[in-house]
Amino acid sequence: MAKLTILRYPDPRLYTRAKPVVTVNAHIRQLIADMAETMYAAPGIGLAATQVDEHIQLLIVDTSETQNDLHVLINPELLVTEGSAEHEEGCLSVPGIYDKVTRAERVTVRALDADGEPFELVAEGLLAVCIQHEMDHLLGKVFVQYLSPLKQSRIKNKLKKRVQETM
Ligand code: K2U
Ligand code: ZN
Repeated sequence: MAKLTILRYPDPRLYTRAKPVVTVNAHIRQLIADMAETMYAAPGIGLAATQVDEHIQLLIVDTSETQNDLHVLINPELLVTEGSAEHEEGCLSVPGIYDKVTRAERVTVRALDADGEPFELVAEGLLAVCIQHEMDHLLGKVFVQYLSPLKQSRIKNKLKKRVQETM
């Protein structure tokens, strides 16, 4: 297993649209294991392959308290979205920034699991938020893009200043 480097906003690679996974093989399963190690160590409750510079349609989420309920979604499709709810979001690619985003309250998602088998999942609450957040990553979208242009500009400047301070 290996901890992977997480791309930091506004890295342009975060805006890449992920391609479908054609074959769920040992290489994909190794990437899933490395992503899980990276996510749990961050710590985070979700991670998209885009964030580790792998531009394929793969995301993982685990919203359990005990970090032992990993969901792997390959080539995820939103089948049903219901309701609307606002939630405070963060992102491992935008460290230290949290803000409210409105998303569907409940989603039904179809995807392939780590064995390449299709399944459907009905999610609500934090799991629904996280799945939608990660699916945005696969579309090349970061949650700060839902915020006002002024907020986005301030976040970019804050993060650029933080990088300069570490040099
Ligand atoms: O995409 C990521 O970087 C994973 C996010 C998942 C997340 C998105 C939206 C709302 C909650 C979680 C990271 O886990 S951010 C860290 C975090 C963890 C729990 C709650 C809020 C933020
Ligand atoms: Zn994120």
